[in-house]
Amino acid sequence: MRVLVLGADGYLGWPTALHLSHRGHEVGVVDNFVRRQYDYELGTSSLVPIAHLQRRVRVWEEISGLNIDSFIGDLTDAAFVGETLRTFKPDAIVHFAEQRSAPYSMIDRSHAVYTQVNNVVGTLNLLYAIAEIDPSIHLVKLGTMGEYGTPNIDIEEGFIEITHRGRTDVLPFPKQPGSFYHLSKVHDSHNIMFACRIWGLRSTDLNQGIVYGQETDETDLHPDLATRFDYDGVFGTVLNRFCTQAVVGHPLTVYGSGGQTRGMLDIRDTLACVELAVTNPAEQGEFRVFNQFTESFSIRELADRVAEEFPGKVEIATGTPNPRVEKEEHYYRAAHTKLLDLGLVPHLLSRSTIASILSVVERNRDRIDMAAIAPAVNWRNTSAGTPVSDDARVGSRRS
Ligand code: NAD
Ligand code: USQ
Repeated sequence: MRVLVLGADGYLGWPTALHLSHRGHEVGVVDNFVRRQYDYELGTSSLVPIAHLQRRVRVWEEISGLNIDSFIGDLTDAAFVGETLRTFKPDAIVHFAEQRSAPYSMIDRSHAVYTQVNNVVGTLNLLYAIAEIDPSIHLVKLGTMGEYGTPNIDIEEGFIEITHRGRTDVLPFPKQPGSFYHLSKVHDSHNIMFACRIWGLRSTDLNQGIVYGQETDETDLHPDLATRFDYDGVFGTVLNRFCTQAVVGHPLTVYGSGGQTRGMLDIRDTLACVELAVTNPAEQGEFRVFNQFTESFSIRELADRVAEEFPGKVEIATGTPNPRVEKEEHYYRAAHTKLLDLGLVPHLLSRSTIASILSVVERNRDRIDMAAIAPAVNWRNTSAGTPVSDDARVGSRRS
């Protein structure tokens, strides 16, 4: 199939593009490099050095003999989106290209506005372009398990049957997201569902849990094919952060009591799930939702697992003041059978997985900036902030 991967310079987009190419699909990649610009803004960088997209694509072609087409531009630029779709003519689009950090979206008003405009407008431009150019294109959109929040009932895969005053209907599962970032994903889901209903588009919303790990079969082939690995207090996700903290002897930053429970998955399963969604497309007019995670863990359990696996001494700082506003003890049970039904064979969190993340960190420990580890953003901050102009986010506008 012809698959266009949006956000293909990022943590998940790049290894997904390689995987799909390796599996015989014709792949095109899109990015505006704004993720690299957030690093400049925050004074952080990926723990693992990453080559420029042009170099990555060249190295892949040299190693595999497979071509990847690159399109550099911003999804909030409707003309660029239309031009790219007309040129590449995809059968499917995998959409990773959003601002994805909850803390980044909570820095201040300016970052909340940026996150929602970037994510919601980019997706709307895409929906209009698909509707106008080729409504048969299957949109595989990365959403998040955090759209649901932590309700005191079982979470279903997208929809729930409700009987109310004697009448029954199947309705979207209630959403209680925990940041302006997570809210942007809810807005996207509503917009995509609406476009499928009114224009007959077809889409799969992948409500993905927290991803861990850095190595995949394809990225391991050459250092310049490596994907990024974030450990800082804004973009680092919890297990990748805990492994980094263990290596440098920093107490593991368990926010609050650590009873927060989340769905999680190995980076290799992200690739497999996306491929399953692409090769088993939604019907024309269908909006379907898959919960994309393989296991759930509390934050305390994750800290214990890292401490068990790390050969040295690890201090677990349970009770680190929680910078977020979230339930620290709650019920959590979420359905996740649809991808398993399509054939997903998960890589469950094992001692060897944790050991392999620890070894990625060990190999790059000289690059760790201790000052970047502390949680940097407080959910209670209501300041307007200094607007970060679009021009300052180099690459966020097409020249
Ligand atoms: P990332 O920030 O590493 O990658 C996103 C990429 O999209 C970046 O390269 C960025 O430059 C690009 N981008 C952003 N806005 C763009 C725009 N307007 N135009 C063009 N390119 C743009 O993020 P990631 O961790 O790879 O996550 C990818 C997707 O998966 C996101 O949508 C995220 O919400 C979702 N997701 C990630 C995780 C996780 O644990 N990393 C978990 C669940 C869902
Ligand atoms: N946490 C800690 N200590 C830390 C870091 C995080 O206790 O040092 C806690 C947080 O308070 C939270 C949980 O761990 O309760 C998860 O935090 P996270 O930063 O690992 O993940 P999150 O902010 O939820 O966001 C990440 C990705 C996002 C994706 C989401 C999936 O950045 O793109 O959408 O995971 S989900 O969590 O299912 O919504």
